[in-house]
Amino acid sequence: MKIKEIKVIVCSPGRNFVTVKVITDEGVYGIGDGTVNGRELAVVSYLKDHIAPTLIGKDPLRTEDIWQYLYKGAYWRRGPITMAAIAAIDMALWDIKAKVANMPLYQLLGGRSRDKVMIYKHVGGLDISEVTEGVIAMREQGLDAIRAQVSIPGLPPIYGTGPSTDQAAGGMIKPMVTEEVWATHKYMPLVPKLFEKLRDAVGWDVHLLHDVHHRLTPIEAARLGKDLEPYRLFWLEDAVPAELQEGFRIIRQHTTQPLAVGEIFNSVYDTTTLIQEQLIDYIRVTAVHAGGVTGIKKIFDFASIYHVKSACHGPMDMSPATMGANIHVDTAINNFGIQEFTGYTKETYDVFKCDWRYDRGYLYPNETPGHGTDIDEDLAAKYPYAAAYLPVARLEDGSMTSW
Ligand code: CS2
Ligand code: MG
Repeated sequence: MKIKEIKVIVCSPGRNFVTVKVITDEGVYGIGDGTVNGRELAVVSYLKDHIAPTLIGKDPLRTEDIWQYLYKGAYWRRGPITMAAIAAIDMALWDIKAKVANMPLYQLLGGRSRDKVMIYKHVGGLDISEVTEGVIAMREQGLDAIRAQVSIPGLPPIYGTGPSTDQAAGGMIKPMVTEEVWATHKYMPLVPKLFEKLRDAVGWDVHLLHDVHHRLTPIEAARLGKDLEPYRLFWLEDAVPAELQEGFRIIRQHTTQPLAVGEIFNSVYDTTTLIQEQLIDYIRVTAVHAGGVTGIKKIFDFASIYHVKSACHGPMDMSPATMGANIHVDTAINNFGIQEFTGYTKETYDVFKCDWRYDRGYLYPNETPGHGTDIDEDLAAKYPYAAAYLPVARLEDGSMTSW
């Protein structure tokens, strides 16, 4: 079997997606996701202009060798664009391999380790009472894990709060960069009040999560972690930007608050100090950003040695192809933690046919061969790419900070 053609499909059913379709000379094909939110066309060019031509004629079943060929062969290794392009090809090749084996993908990754994949969804609001109502409603929909975020009084909504970040409505991404405002000193006292109220409202047998979105210093994160200990959060996510992995040592010294990080990581080297020193409890790498099925499986297996669990990133800015790949890895590995899942717009579900399914707080892999996601190319063509940007954030004095 040989790779005969590689298509790169860009579409925008509610938001932009980059999809690779690898077609073999025997007619079997696989798809993969290469979406990097706000930088999509960089991946398109990397795929179309640079790596697709080098793969024609290769054996699609040689997933490890092709991954190494693209990783080592880039010379300029790693980075979000390179690793998303490798991820897209890798997901498509694993899709092909599973179809050739006539098995759902999880069977090729060790078989089933669990019957269902626990997910968490987002609740955001402009004030604590609105968030509380949303969490109660989510609980009634059967969710066992819910992420809660609240706006900061006196500041316009910023990531993770209210409609401004509802990607389904296109709220988060805009045709040009928008600027939002952040103030740590207004945020810090608010979050413990939110979770005190939520615990009163929904009790203790539901997992509550919170995403700081890279906005604190280590000592601020240590203070927030301590302040939240009474409310027993499942995790505090992205408390600190993690380029300086050892910064998490400061947080760890001060609090037993479980920590999650890694959605923006793209290789195992972004994680080695964090995992080996057990500075975190959940690693958030996801198929599209960290080198595909091959990439995240390597990272989760490494993490399993150090008591660190998986927690694949999974909002709607990665396509259902990534979600399909994630679900199969989630189903097979032993050290699964949780899967983020916000669902998708109707248009997205129309374009991407998904055999995997969601039901009341849990995802279930397909039993059909492959990772369970396909793309309707004709329908995709009806949703052309439209440039879209994530916001940036500034402090109240105007200086740049993490959005
Ligand atoms: C967020 C993401 O879901 C999360 O944990 O951090 O929604 C993030 O803001 C987006 O993926 C950025 O494109
Ligand atoms: Mg996050």
